[in-house]
Amino acid sequence: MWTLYQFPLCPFSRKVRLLLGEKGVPYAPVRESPWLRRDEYLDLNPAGQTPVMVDVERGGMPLIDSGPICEYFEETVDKAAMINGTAADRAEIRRLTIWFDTAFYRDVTGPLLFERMEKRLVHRAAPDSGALREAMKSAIAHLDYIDFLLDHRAWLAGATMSLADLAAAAHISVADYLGGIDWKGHEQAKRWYVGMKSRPSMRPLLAERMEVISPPADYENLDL
Ligand SMILES: N[C@@H](CCC(=O)N[C@@H](CS)C(=O)NCC(=O)O)C(=O)O
Repeated sequence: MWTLYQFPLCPFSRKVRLLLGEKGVPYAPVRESPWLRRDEYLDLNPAGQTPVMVDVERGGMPLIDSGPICEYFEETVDKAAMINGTAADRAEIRRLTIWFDTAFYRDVTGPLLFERMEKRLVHRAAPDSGALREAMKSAIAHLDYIDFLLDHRAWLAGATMSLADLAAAAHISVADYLGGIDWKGHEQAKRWYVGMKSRPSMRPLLAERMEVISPPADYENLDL
């Protein structure tokens, strides 16, 4: 059985968990707080980041970084292909997955996690309200882009659900938990997210809580 090193608000671990859920791959989540920089964890992943996956029955060589982890399961589990279609379709899926993991993380999820989680748990400091405002403003621009994509497509990267939808839902769910998402004026994006929220792969993630930090009241609700 696979072990997944992660913490509840890690968007990269959430993307992996959504993929594993869609594909029906069993795994045991193990809590890792990367900010503690544990020696044993650094031995496993020199970058010290989550997620990492290990299966001792398969020799124990760790899978490191959400991108390679998702590619590994996409290549080894046929069920629910998430990087599918023509070469051009697959390029678009990968582009948007990288978009959410880099641009959305840089502008929205990363700053919210730093201000609302890391400052509280690690630095015992108050969040910077200017940085929070900036992250929420960026979230609006990203939701505009999601609306634009959905004007042309059924799912974010094309006609079928893909890894790009899982990456986007992973990041948005973390930003939403941290109070950074305002759906006003984003009907398309909201409808898409409610659809993602109702998937069985998403329900266990939404039920989890991070210590000390509570999500807004409608975080798990299907009618936003
Ligand atoms: N490219 C990596 C990024 C992983 C990442 O940034 N994880 C964060 C937690 S959400 C982390 O471990 N941060 C601690 C650090 O960078 O030292 C991936 O996709 O897995």
